[in-house]
Amino acid sequence: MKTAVVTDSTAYIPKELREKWNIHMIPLSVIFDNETYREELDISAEEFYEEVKQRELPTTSMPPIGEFVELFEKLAKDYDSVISIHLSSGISGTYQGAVSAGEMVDGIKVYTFDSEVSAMVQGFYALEAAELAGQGVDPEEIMERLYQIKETSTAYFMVDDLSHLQRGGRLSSAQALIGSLLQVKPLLHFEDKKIVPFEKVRTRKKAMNRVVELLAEDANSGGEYRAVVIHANREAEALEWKSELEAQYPNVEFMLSYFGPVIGTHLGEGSMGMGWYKK
Ligand code: MYR
Repeated sequence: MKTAVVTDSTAYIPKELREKWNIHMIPLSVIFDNETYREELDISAEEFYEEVKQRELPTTSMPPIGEFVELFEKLAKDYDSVISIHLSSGISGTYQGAVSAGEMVDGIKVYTFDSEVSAMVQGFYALEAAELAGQGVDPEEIMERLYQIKETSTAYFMVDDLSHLQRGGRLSSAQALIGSLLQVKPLLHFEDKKIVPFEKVRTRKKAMNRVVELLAEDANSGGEYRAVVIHANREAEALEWKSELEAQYPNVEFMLSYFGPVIGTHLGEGSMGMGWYKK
């Protein structure tokens, strides 16, 4: 039983890691002045953060369904099944696109997985699925493991300027609440697949400390964890945070990742996040 693993570009799994684990990637796009750029393929994160300094923030779009169909049909030549893992269906039509494409394609069984999150926290699912697929584990069993990870998986993030999320319509809160949040640095998270404020926090430092408290609650309850610090063009700050945490939590394996063009459009430069799950 050969199983392929697909994820979308918003998992921001570096190309080398995707090649190592044989993970197929389908890109989402950013659109600047009617011109579409597929992230990673046509625009890198570095180019994007340079570009937005000079231009209006772009909009984003999900991959065309035809690209999913094409990829699944290609995979059908070598694989019996595919597990397609995507960013939360509450913030993008990508997952639904994969589901629809799966229904159109013959000769391969398509399993779709809604990560209910995005960025490398979504990437964790793809990496885990790819490792199991490489060992020849049955796709149903891989899906079970993904649902098991979901039980302990969590992510928090903060933005410098909430107006990007508000403008893109990806903040699920009453208008009045958003108004009051614009004055602070709220800590955000996903609830029922959507982005909602987790707590009102006044400063970035306080928000970061609160995330560490939340990590500590889990990490200190025992077991081995895998975590990721994610930044939007703030690599030095993220690396420093990661090193501090590595020294404090030996039972947590930390990775560093970034918010690329599509997620960066909605969060804005300077955003920072952390996610983890119990291994
Ligand atoms: C689309 O156009 O379909 C893509 C929309 C992407 C919305 C992204 C909203 C921010 C997600 C933050 C994820 C943080 C994970 C730690």
